Amino acid sequence: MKSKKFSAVAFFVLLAVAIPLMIFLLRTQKKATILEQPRNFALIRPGETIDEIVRKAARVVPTASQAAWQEREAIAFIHFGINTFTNREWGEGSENPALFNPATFDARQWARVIKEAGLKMIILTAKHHDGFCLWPTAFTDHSVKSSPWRGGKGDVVAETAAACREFGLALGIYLSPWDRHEPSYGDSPRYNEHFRAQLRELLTNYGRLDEVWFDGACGEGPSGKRQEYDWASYFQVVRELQPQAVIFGMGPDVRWVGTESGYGRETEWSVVPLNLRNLEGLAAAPGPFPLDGHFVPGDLTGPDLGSREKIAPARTLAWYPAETDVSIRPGWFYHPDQDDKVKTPGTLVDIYYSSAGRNGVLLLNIPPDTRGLIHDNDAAALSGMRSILDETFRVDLAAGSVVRASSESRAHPPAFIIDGDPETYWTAEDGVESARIEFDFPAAKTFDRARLEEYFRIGQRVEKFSLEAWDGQAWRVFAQGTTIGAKRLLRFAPVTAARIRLVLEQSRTNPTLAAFGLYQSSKREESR
Ligand code: FUL
Repeated sequence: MKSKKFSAVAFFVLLAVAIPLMIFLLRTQKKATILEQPRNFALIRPGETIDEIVRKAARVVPTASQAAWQEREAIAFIHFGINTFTNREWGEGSENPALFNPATFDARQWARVIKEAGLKMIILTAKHHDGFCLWPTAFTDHSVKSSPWRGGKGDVVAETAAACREFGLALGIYLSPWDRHEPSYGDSPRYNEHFRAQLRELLTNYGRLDEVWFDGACGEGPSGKRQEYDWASYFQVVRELQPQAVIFGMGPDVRWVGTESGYGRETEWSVVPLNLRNLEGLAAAPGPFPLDGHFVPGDLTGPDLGSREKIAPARTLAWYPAETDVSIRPGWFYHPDQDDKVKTPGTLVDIYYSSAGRNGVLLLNIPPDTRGLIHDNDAAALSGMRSILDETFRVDLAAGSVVRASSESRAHPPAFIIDGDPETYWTAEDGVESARIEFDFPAAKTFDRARLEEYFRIGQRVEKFSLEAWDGQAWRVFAQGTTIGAKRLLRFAPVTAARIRLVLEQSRTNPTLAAFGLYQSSKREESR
């Protein structure tokens, strides 16, 4: 009897201790998962060590839109407008809209040429600095509706959007903040209102948009008009109407690589320090677009943005990947005297390796002519580029090899690297920051190109790697690199081997690899 009573008491005492303990544990676990939820930014506390900062950087991830944008890898820019007809790069804003009259305008031709080139999106200059609008906006008469084209009933944005839909291309919009025509420009609140109104029109009337391009250029000079752009309010319009779109340039989703050459950095980090304001607010209520209200456009054009040295003193890190823009011609707009200055297929291929192949997205400008068509020379160069790339990347010589890794996490074996599925990936065990992955081929193969892809959706990690071939006696290095990111393409002198290995020398946390390929380049690549 006594022992029964004792066990009942013990049982209740146990419950009294266990229940609060369980609640406490559950709560802390929930808190921990909230804190550890992967985000596209990280805050650094004073006193954090470089190791802690590096690990934090490795855990910063892209948003779903940033990841989708990155996967497009190469996209098209279309500079078309009043400048096409005045043969200028920057219009004054006083041009007569009657000049805009593309006789055989055909956005379907643009989309066809761009699709066949393998580019995945068109970003159209709906309004360049001269203020002339390619759509019949309700907020100014300085637009296609005052032109003779299609009797003033035309809409370039609508026809481009329809062509993109038909050809399976995404669509983006360039809307120049700097406006040399609009009288309210310089009267900051009024112009901000005007700009938001135009943005609303574009983001409401033309279906889905995947990128909004905010150019930072302004040529007003010290005695010109001064306009304070209300960036945060522009971002709000985009988030409200097209939440899947990334905001480029003056926005927080995609950064300008820093040159207009088409050549990105050899070492390109998607996670970089960002100068943000009101950090307390950011820590408290991140929301779905955490950086919007805190973002301050800044200069991110230096040679090194994301190395350990650069992130060590940072207070905030953000996923802010590079877009690498370049024109197929010397100018952004069409000029007849540049018809013979179109980049050759070989140069375009070189640019592709140096942009999309360096963890950036290539934004290649193709300016339609006064007929409203992509010129034959540009179309020929694009199709030349495509056929060289197809010829090079058609046969992956690493497919079918036997893959072994010096370390692997149970759910992510090395076979996932060559399964052709970008969603599966290999990763080393937790805590392992360098690893070797060996590829054995059934017979010797000759190759001079390599493709590496990290599983960047969970962060960018690899800092240094090399590729080595077994020559029968020793491993010989034939290529080396630093960052990989979404895609790293390497070119090297031809190697013949039956065994090669990838040595991941240094990584910010356990490295991942989603894809690896080896190729033999098309002979036509040399025709630069
Ligand atoms: C620059 C502009 O000033 C050029 O005209 C062009 O649009 C280029 C892509 O961006 O900032």
